[in-house]
Parts: sequence; C-alpha cells; structure tokens
Amino acid sequence: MEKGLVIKSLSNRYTVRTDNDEYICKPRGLFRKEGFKPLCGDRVIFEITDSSCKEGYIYSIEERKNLLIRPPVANIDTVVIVFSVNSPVWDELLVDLLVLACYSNDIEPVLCINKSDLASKEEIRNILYQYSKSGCRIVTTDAKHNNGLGDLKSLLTGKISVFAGQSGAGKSTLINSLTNTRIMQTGTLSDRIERGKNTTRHCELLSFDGGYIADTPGFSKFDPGLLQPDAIMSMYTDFNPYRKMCRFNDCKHINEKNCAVINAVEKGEIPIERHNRYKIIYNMSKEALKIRRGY
Ligand SMILES: Nc1nc2c(ncn2[C@@H]2O[C@H](COP(=O)(O)OP(=O)(O)O)[C@@H](O)[C@H]2O)c(=O)[nH]1
Ligand SMILES: [Mg+2]
Ligand SMILES: [Zn+2]
Repeated sequence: MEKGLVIKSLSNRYTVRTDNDEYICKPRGLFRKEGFKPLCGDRVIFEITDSSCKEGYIYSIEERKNLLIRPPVANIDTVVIVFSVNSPVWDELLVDLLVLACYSNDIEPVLCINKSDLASKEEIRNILYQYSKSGCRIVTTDAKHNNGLGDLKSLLTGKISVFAGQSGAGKSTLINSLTNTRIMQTGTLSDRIERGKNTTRHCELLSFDGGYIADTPGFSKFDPGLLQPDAIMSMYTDFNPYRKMCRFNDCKHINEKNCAVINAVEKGEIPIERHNRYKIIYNMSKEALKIRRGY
C-alpha cells in the first residue's frame, strides 16, 4: 500500500501524487457505497494495480482536518482573502466574515491587498492599520506588474491554499502568476465560467514551490449565522489583551458600561473600524440565532 495526496478529481478518477510519481486511481467499490468520496487535498492509502500504466485503487482516506463543499477541497491550510482598495471597492464586512470563516474551519487566513498600483499609500496604510492587531498575516500585491508576489508565495510554501474574495479583485491573475500558468480565466464573467466548471466537481491542485493552490474561484460569501455570537467574540483576537479587564465577566463588548474593549477603542488602541464591524457581525449572528430558536 502507498500513501499519496489527491491533486485532481474528474468523474470518479483521482490523480494521486506520491513523492516521486502520479497515479490515476479509482475508489474501491465498497467505499463508494458508503457515500464517501475522495476530495482534492485528501491524503489517501492506495494500492498500485498497474505500475507501468500508473493506475491504482484508493482504499481509505485519512481523517480530514477540514473541508469546503464549494470549492470541494479538503485539508486546506490557508485561504488567501484577496481584495482591492477601490477597484472594486473593498467589502470590509466580507473580509472580516471570511477571516471568521477561516478561523472556524481551522484555516489560516492571509489577507492580500491586491491592485496596489491603483491605490494610494495612505489608503493601503489605513487598511494595514485596521488589521494590525487582528493576528492575520497581510501582504500587499500588484498582480498586474508582479509586485509583492514573492511575499505572498513565501506564506504559501508547503501549504494547500484556496483563494477567496470579491469577483474582480484579482484572484485568478494572482493564481496564474504564482503558478506560472494561464490556467485561470481572468477578467469579466470569468468567475461564472469557473463556477460552472466546479459544479461538475472538477478540481485540481496546482503545484508550485512545494505547495498547492486550488484552481477554483474560492468562496465569496460567508453566512455569519453559521457561527455562534460568542464564537465570533472570541475570534476577534484584537480584543484579547483587554477582555479580562471588562467589568462584567460575560461582557460582549457591544455597549456595556466599563468595557475595557470599548475603552481601548476610544483610546485608539483598537482600530474603531474593526470594532464597528465586530458589532455588526455579532448582531447578525445573534439575529440568526433568534430565528433558529423561533423567538
Ligand atoms: N491594475 C491592476 N489590475 C489587476 C491586478 N490584478 C488583477 N487585475 C485585473 O483585474 C481584472 C480582474 O482580475 P481577475 O484575476 O479576473 O479577478 P478575480 O475575479 O478575482 O479572479 C483583470 O482584468 C485583471 O487583469 C493588479 O494588481 N493591478
Ligand atoms: Mg477569477
Ligand atoms: Zn467588554
């Protein structure tokens, strides 16, 4: 038996990569009946049935660290959240929501401010400041003129990454540059084409420099109702140094008296933009919870 990584899935054929080879594998019959299919990113145990044709059977899938349904990828280490300052204007709430989506799936978010050629230094500095205490790694890139790509690449080495964010922010352009291919369609309508491709459950991990990037447009939405309000609170790491100093043990840092987090915002120690977004997302999640509970 061999061990390998599923790097491509296409109509029930899986390309499994080992240290020095690739095999086209079918899943073992029994495990298909169990309704459990391999996904790109899965680490599998397989048997080589024909070493000259490089074919085999997948026997089992190692336990997954996480998985996304759309795009269908397992064991994601990093999601690169791509946005541009003003072309399109960045959706601030979406960026925070995607960061939360990462944390709740045990994925490391990397923020990528792309199209830096179209923004002023001041605008970029402002965004860097907003996330300076978020614990997120953040890079600035200009995919069109190949600036900052080395910084981004160094954060993705040895990892399985997915790109996410607003349409038009430059995800496909970045993936093409990093992998030195033109595999992703760029420009208007391209996301729709790539989504169409994914509905047939096509997915491929593109290898580069010891890491992999999924060739999908990634996700561009996240429903805060999927998280509990208290979970959201704990994922705003900006608040960590202050939480214990709040007057109330169960302080939600929304409008309570003697809230150390709110005091820190007033003193400029926590970026007010982050706190404002926290309040909005916390309340969205609370409303969703009320609806679920029926009151
Ligand atoms: N000026 C500039 N244009 C870019 C940059 N990155 C991507 N673009 C352009 O922005 C448009 C949308 O890019 P695309 O990669 O398709 O975005 P996606 O929808 O996020 O995949 C394309 O016309 C790209 O050529 C950049 O860093 N600077
Ligand atoms: Mg795209
Ligand atoms: Zn508080």
